[in-house]
Amino acid sequence: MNLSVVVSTHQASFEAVSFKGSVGDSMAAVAAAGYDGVELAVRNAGEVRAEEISSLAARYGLSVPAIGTGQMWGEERLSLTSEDAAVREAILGRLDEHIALAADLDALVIIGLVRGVFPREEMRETAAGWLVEGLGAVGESAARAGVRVALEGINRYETAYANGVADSLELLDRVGNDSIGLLLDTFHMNIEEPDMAESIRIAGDRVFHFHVADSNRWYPGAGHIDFRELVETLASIGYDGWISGEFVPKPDGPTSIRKGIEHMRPIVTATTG
Ligand code: LER
Ligand code: MN
Repeated sequence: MNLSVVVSTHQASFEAVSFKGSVGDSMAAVAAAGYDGVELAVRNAGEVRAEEISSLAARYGLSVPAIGTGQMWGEERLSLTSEDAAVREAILGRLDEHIALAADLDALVIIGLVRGVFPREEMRETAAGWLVEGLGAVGESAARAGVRVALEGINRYETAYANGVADSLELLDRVGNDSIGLLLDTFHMNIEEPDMAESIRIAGDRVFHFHVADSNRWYPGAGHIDFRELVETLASIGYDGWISGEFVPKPDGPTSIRKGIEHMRPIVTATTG
C-alpha cells in the first residue's frame, strides 16, 4: 500500500485538501514530506494538460493514483441526479474528460458529490434511477478507456445517496459494471459504519481506493480513529492500492501532511513490510 495526499489543481472551495493552486509547488511539498503520490482534485479536466502533470510528477518521483471530481458539484452544481436533463447530459461529457485525463495518468476517477445531494422527497425514486443510469454510462465510458471508477460513500449530512458500504454496494449491484468499485473514506465511515473494520471486510475486493482523515477530519493521529486496525484489515482483504490523505490543512498545510505521514507510514510499513 502506498501513501498519497489530496491537492487541488485550482483554488477549490472544498476544505479538506492540503494545498490548492500551483500543482508544481504542491507536488514539491508532498514529495519532500515523503509521500508516494498526489491525488488531484480537478474541477475542469479539459483545462488540465496530462503531459504537464506527468512530467511534474516524474520530476518529484510521485504517482497520481486518483482524480477527484467533486468540485464540479461544489462550484458548478453539476450532478448525475439534477432535475435538469441538460445538466445530467453535461456532467457525463465533463466526466468523460476526467476519464481521459485519468487514462493518461494511470489514475482512477472518483465519483463523490457529483452523484448529487438531496432530491426532493417526491423525486427520490426517479433520482435514484437517474443515478443508476448515470453511473452505468460513466462505467461504460471508463471501461472503454481502461479506467477504474470509485464511488465514494459520503456521510448523510452531505448527501442522501450511497452513504455507507451497505447502500453503496446495493447501488453498484443495480449498476452492474465491474469497472466501478468503492472509495472508503474514514471520515465518512466513522459517521456511517457500525464497525469500520467489518465494513472493509464486507466491501472486500470492491474497495478500489481509500481516503484517510481522523474523526475530526484533521490528519491521521489527530483524532480517535484506530488506523492500525483499519490498515491491517485492508491487508487482510488483499487491498494493495492507495491510502490517500484527505484532511483539512490544520494547523496548516505543511504541518498536517507531515504529521499525517508520521502517523501512517510506520503503520503501513509494519503491516505490509
Ligand atoms: C470527497 O472525497 C469527500 O470526502 C467529501 O466529503 C466531499 O464533500
Ligand atoms: Mn473523501
